[in-house]
Amino acid sequence: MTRQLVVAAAQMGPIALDESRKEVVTRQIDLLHQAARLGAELVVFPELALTTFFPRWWAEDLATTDHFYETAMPSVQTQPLFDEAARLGVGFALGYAERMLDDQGETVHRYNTMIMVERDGRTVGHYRKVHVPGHDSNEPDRIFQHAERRYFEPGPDGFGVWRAFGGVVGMMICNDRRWPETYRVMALQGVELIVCGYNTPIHYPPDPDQDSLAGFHNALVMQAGAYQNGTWVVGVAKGGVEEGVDALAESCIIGPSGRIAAQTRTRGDEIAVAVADLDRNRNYTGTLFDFERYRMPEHYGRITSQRGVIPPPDPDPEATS
Ligand code: CDT
Repeated sequence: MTRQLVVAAAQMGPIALDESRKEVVTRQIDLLHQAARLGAELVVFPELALTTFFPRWWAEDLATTDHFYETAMPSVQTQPLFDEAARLGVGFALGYAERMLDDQGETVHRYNTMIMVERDGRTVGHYRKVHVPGHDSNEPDRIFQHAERRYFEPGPDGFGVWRAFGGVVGMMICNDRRWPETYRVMALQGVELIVCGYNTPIHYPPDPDQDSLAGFHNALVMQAGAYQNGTWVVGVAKGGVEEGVDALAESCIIGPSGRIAAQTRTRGDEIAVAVADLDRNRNYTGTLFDFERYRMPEHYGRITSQRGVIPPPDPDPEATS
């Protein structure tokens, strides 16, 4: 029996600051219908797919940004998306800003979160972004902020995987895709398909030389992650010019060979669809990347025992003179 899953990248174009949740959810339901007509069983939406990418603005008082976050999922405004997906028998993954409340209604945590929902409407799991990029203080000299580290704590649960959609699936969010550890920790749990939503400004203020490489780096990290771990990867953008900031589109579905199976052509709302044959992963995980046979964890201790770089000591100038 083959395990073929039809998966769709539901790329979104810009979401304006004044666009309501209702308008956004209407766009998402339209994408869901397009994907369903193409036979999709799992539809993947971007990171922070319900609002504009608000970390581009500095807020002195975080409470003034509470309206960007969801305190329940589904919420009243997103319920129609959940209902329509269940009616169509299509599963989905959706990124959103999550604000956790205590019993008194006080905010206790803010996370950059993705929820995955099965075809029957059952929630598979939540993933909270681990690698939170950017800065946590105001940097007014930038033409736009990337203050994710002010708006979100790193997710506390790490990289879990779930049995769903006939296989083992995982989630990652945007900057997570640039770190090989993200994929490997999931691959060590048998992941077969990883979904990822992203918002990637093309201009990178700390090093504008990287701007022309934004698309190359996006494909490079996800294709390498797929190949080196023998997994499918579905990378989905919120692209186009949003509130004056140009964001990368180039959503793609990548097979365990590392090759792109499908990709979007525009920078707006668009579906790209591919048949992910989960049994094809064994061609890689059972051969060149047979972890049990070939990995050498006894030499990987630094990966978890240290965070930054520790170069070898400088040679003693006295000794070499
Ligand atoms: N959303 C997100 O994680 N974006 C980052 C932008 C670069 S870091 C300022 C990314 O890795 O694409």
